[in-house]
Amino acid sequence: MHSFMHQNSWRAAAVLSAVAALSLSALPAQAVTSTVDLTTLTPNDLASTLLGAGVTASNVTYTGAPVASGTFSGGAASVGFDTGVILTSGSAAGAMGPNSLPNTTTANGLAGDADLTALSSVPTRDASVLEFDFTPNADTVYFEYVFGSEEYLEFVGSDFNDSFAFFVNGVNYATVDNGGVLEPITINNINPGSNASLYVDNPGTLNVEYDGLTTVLTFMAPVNTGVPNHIKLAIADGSDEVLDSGVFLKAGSFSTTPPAGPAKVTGGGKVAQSDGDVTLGTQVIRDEQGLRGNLQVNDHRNGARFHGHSVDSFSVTGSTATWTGQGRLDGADGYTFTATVADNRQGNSAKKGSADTVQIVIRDAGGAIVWENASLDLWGNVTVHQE
Ligand SMILES: [Ca+2]
Ligand SMILES: [Ca+2]
Ligand SMILES: [Ca+2]
Ligand SMILES: [Ca+2]
Repeated sequence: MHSFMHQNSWRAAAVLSAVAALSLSALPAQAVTSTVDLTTLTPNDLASTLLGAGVTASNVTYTGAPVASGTFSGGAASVGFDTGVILTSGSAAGAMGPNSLPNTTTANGLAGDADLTALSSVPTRDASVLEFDFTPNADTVYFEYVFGSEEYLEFVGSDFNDSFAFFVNGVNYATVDNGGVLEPITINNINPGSNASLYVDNPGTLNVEYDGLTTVLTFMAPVNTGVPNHIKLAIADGSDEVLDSGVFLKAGSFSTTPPAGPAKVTGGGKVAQSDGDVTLGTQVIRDEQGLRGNLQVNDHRNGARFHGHSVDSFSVTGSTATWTGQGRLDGADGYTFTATVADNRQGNSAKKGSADTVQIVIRDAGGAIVWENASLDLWGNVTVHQE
């Protein structure tokens, strides 16, 4: 009882300080996560953002506050994918980074959701619910998502157990394996003490407001091929209506095609140009923690140096990989790059076959090409690996 009272007084103070901070919210637009909510968009816009190959949708409805849900962009380095749909128990805009408060709150004064109340075992408030019918061309659907919350870490293990669920034909398939039992994904089921490998803490390191997030999770559900099925995507606050939670759904990922598995590119060497050498090295990784990597290019003809420090997209087809990202040219920010490598030799020791090739194109903020290599053959080795 003592601890419950303590938490309630803490939460009351939290809400007051959150309101006070909102009046100071004329911060520069430095967040990488921008949002457009349902005061501008329609529920159909959200469904069409989510849809990928093999699925069509109809009868789209939304129940909840228009400010609570919408689309987002710029999430690659924080959420783990760049664009998609966001549903929250507060406001979509409140998810934008940086992480400036421990307790960002939008109290919408709305009801909860009976299905979420049943799953989370606490009363729910401020529910946001997107529902639609969809017709798949195969018997399984997938999408990728990330859950984040301001309830982290202060209210892990409490009744303020914000929750979400994705019901397909009435069954929630957004679950986590807790000792052989499938349970809904909540604050209390994914945190540093429970399914810790799926939890990412945000002590200000990620450019998103939520204090903690899950890794990129894959949703998978059995469906009836070729006929309408129903999906209900729902999120709500637990017990009271403060401290926002949100769920990010990757654009185009609602599909009958499973998401790409782990992949990696490593290696480097020398690319001889007609008038001098370029050396380069790279590592690109896609795994359960998302996309990351780096790219170093040294142009020995003129001393130019490029450091690619982020990975925004990455695709692998056979032994060829292409990725894009952002970086610094001679120490100056604001550049993007596209890199394509072909891993023609299987390992450094195999001298037969054609050389590996590397093509790197660097663009300035206006999109103009400022650097690219003309000769592609690599004196060295790159390895492209996909599971
Ligand atoms: Ca709320
Ligand atoms: Ca926060
Ligand atoms: Ca917090
Ligand atoms: Ca909450």
